[in-house]
Amino acid sequence: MDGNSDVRLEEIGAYITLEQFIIERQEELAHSTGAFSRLIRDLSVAAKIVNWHMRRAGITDVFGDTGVINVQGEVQQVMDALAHKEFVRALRRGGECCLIGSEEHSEAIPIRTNDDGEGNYIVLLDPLDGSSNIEVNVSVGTIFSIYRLPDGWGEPTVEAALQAGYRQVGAGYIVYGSSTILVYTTGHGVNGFTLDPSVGEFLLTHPDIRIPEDGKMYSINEGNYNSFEDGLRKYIKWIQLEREEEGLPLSTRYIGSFVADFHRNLLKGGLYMYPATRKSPNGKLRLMYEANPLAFVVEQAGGAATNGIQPILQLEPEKLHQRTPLYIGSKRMVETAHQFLRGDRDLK
Ligand code: P6P
Repeated sequence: MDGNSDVRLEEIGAYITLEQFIIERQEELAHSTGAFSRLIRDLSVAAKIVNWHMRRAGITDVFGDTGVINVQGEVQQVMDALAHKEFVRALRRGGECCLIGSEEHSEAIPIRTNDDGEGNYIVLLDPLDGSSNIEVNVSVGTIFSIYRLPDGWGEPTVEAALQAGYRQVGAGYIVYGSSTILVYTTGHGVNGFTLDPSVGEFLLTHPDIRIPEDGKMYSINEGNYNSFEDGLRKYIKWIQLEREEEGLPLSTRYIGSFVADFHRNLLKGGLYMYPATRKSPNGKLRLMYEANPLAFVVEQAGGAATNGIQPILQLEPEKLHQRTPLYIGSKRMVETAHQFLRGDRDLK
């Protein structure tokens, strides 16, 4: 073996893999029978397959749309459908999941009936968020949220999935970017794993992620400025003031891909906002498979996530695809935004 590959294997050997990490942490999970560990492994298998397709986008024809209008009223991209199919296949094959809710499917998908199969986990998915960016090589991502089927529940139905975010037993995301990273939490901190394609393993590269208390970057589509509520318009004007002593102005970083904006803000500090607008009166992001999972992650990392009034994780859901306004990121930035939204603060 040449010197380089020796160093390579030494490098890889310095990291622990996602599988090793899961096994080491297994006892942290209530009811840990290994089923949850296998569920995370199943999700990581689907992530590797989607990553394989992403790395060939442009070579193989996965650009463009399928011509289908999804339940959101958006044109489904080819990669949306493909990512949905791969995650459903991996979860069905893994046998730990009893019900899937997906942005790409109007109804919840039962994976087992009550009298066959063992799966007791519900997985809610945005299989590929920001997929319209694929053709221009902007990072996109998968978001997942995990609940347990409530004890004593009969047939796994969509009603079993409509649990408030604080009841999640796991949540995370994958960013298919300059590298592919899987970040997740089970309520015991947040850890990130980078895919090493040469060995096909997710390696622990970001242990115990903590989001900075404050940040210098904000993410929002200011094209909707005129339809923002008054307090938010004031907050944005405050952010842009030239007040060096207060660390102003902040910088805008908005790439049109929530998972990528969220991941940057998680590591560097920042605030992502998608408020109610004229076009999206209830906000654009979906509560069950975008806001809730990343709210779980950000709170576990020391940040905050609200709908502008109350914590996302406390919201009682009514529908699988319901939307919510979202303010998510560094705790101090969320608090400052709230002061302006409540009218407690002005530009002075
Ligand atoms: P707009 C992608 O469609 C998405 O759901 C998020 O990933 C992204 O942050 C947002 O919508 C972009 O929406 O209205 O600013 O183009």
